[in-house]
Amino acid sequence: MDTNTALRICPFCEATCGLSLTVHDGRVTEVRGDEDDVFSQGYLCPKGVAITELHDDPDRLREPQIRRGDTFESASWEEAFEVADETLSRVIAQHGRQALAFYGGNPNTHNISGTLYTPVMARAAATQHIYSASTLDQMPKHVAVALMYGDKFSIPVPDVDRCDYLVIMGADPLSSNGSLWTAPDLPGRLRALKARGGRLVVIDPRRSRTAKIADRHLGVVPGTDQLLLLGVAHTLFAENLVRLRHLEGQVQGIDAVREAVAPYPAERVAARCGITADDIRTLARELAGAERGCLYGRIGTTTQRFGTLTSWLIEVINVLCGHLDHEGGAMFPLGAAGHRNALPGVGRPIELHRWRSRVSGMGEVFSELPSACLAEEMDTPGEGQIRGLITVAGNPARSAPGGARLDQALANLDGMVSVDVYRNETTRHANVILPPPSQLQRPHFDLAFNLLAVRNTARWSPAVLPPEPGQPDEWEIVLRLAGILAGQGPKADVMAMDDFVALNVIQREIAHPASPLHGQDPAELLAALAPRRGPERIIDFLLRSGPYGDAFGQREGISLDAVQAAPHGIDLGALQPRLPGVLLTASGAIELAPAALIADLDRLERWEADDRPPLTLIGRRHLRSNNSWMHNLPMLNSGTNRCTLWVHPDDAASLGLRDGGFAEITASAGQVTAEVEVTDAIRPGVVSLPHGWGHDTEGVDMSVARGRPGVNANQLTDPTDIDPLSGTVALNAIPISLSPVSAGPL
Ligand SMILES: Nc1nc2c(c(=O)[nH]1)N[C@H]1C(S)=C(S)[C@@H](COP(=O)(O)OP(=O)(O)OC[C@H]3O[C@@H](n4cnc5c(=O)[nH]c(N)nc54)[C@H](O)[C@@H]3O)O[C@H]1N2
Ligand SMILES: Nc1nc2c(c(=O)[nH]1)N[C@H]1C(S)=C(S)[C@@H](COP(=O)(O)OP(=O)(O)OC[C@H]3O[C@@H](n4cnc5c(=O)[nH]c(N)nc54)[C@H](O)[C@@H]3O)O[C@H]1N2
Ligand code: SF4
Ligand SMILES: [Mo]
Repeated sequence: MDTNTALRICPFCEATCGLSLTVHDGRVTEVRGDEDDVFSQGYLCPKGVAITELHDDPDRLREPQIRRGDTFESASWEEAFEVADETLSRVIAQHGRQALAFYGGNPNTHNISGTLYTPVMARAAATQHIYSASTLDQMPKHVAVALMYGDKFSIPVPDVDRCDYLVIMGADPLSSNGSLWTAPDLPGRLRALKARGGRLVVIDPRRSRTAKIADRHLGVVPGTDQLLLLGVAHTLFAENLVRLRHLEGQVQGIDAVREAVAPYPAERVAARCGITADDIRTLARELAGAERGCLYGRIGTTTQRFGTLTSWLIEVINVLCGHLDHEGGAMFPLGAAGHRNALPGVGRPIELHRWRSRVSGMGEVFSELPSACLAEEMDTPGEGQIRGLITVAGNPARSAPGGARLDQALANLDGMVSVDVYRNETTRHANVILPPPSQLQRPHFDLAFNLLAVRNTARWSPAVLPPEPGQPDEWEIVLRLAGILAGQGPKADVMAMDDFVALNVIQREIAHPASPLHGQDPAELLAALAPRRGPERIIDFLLRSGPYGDAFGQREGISLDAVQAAPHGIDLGALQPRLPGVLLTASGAIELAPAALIADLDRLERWEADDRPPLTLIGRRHLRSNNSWMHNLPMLNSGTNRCTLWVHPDDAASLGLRDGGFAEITASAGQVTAEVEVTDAIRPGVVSLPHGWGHDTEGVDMSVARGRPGVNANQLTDPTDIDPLSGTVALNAIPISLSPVSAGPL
């Protein structure tokens, strides 16, 4: 019997915990937290443990699947790439490249292929129809920080371990484990904050798990956070609480902000937000008075019709209180690899809406179009109509608004290719599904989340188990697709393309005048990275040229060799102040009052005059769930129904709803019937339904999920209801009506 221990960073959420796996005869038999991990120190949650169930899941695809009519058949990789070539080439030949669309889902950010190679493939498609989960998620944050600090990845994170006054708005890290805020064991870190005398305030229409441990919970009306924050900013000016501290001299636009917030005293916004003027002012005073304070906002503040305004105001308030770039405040991480703001310089001016979507004229954002317009771009005839789609690690049929219309539009496509581990609500429409190896069968490095982490670290996980015979890695699959899209056919030379990708990365680095490698010979650098290939080679280059790197022997520093020699990771220290070097704005200063945001206040004023809907819908997350795709694991999907509609007892009484009964939920976009859970943990006038459910669809090959299907919350979200600046859809604060029904959806 052969038993050993293997280490693997968990890829399922942004917390990036180190797992310690017992491998017995080629099977993982036990999962624990790696106590020696330099970052997570033994923490893990139930999803991490489920990494084995995912690997062993009989429904997880291990071979390519080709659709023949309504059924799928396993196929060889060669055959599968031929079908992919035939499918994509046919769409391009018949309708042109602008008829092809790409959608990239959330797990791309959680693996090195998705971060380094999927974008290469998307570019090879040479279409303007590029979509991703970002416009269902964090795009408002990218837009706000890019306008203010010059780069979309210059996202400050709460320095939670040194903070003594933390305000969490529209996030529930005790359920989600944190987002745009990488910190393993946030529950423990928040409890430690309180134990050292710090205070935690949660602003959420629900008494979330995080709200339960907070010192104060403000149950805001959904979709009104921007007003609440305007009231806070107004108080800061009105009561002379603005104190820039170390930021003095580094901020432009304070007067413009003062003027912009002047019409919003706490009294004006209080009723609409459902928070008293006194509470708003207290919040402002406490934030301003805190030595180490921070305001943080997440999905409840971004997936909103004023998502970018809200994200901007969060940054503004942190600046006005002197909390930005301050120990214990909102600090800029410095990732070990690939952090674009690591080198000083002047970024490109941020241009939004360089082109517009064909049907509704929604604006482009960072080369993407809003996922909200996917359905209409597919089902509206005319020049540029989407006829073919490539999805990588995405389930837009459940994660994007549009519900039944989007499902139908996917069914009507001329051709579709998916890179995915399951045949689910989206990939069931594909002509061919190309499955990557399981998480245990490939190496891992957190390129994206190191840019958002509360401590700078570098950790590498080798593959725990060997791939299936003949199984290409995910980066090889997407490069094969890139070859097809570039017209090289299904047998393009992947290794030559990989050289090309690596050379591109090298060339971008050496072109930067501040790079330690500036002016060096790219071919020599490429040769110096041999014999590594694929993501490993690029990560070695990014580490060595990065802020802690050895610059190929020019200085003391790290390389991938060094990181691999430290199986529990290398700790690169606590966050350090990074201003002014971190700024890539044209002025070299913090741009506190970007014109696009000041202009958006007009839209807010118009909206404020509208009637307030009597009943609105919000989402929520559960610790044992992960968007739409881990519901097939018995370890996570068991016990009571989790896809319930939370209703306040007062609303239940007035609407005739009872706990365990069913309610029909009607919104402008559609209708679903869900089980009612009566609870006083939600504001009256607000109901909550989680997203990512609705697995009882024909053609979905996920037997456990199908048995406990839930309903699709995105039947109710309205694709026309977006934050125009960021193209992000309002997934919260959806006006709805409710009525009791006698039977459930089954
Ligand atoms: N109503 C409502 N809608 C929401 C949200 C909400 O709060 N409310 N949240 C939004 C947010 S924040 C997000 S991020 C999106 C997520 O939107 P998506 O990314 O579109 O959806 P996921 O459910 O994460 O689906 C991930 C897909 O990737 C596949 N997959 C998993 N691992 C891998 C892998 O390693 N490689 C490949 N190739 N495939 C893999 C899974 O099988 C699944 O098909 O949903 C959004 N939708
Ligand atoms: N267990 C688990 N972890 C996850 C995920 C998962 O599905 N399950 N998904 C991952 C992904 S893709 C992401 S993006 C992150 C998200 O991470 P978080 O942002 O922490 O997500 P949630 O737990 O949904 O918390 C959002 C909170 O916003 C509240 N809210 C809704 N509308 C409003 C509003 O208008 N104003 C305010 N102030 N609050 C509002 C909701 O009640 C909810 O408590 O989580 C990640 N981690
Ligand atoms: S908290 Fe996130 S990273 Fe940690 S074990 Fe759970 S899912 Fe994995
Ligand atoms: Mo997300």
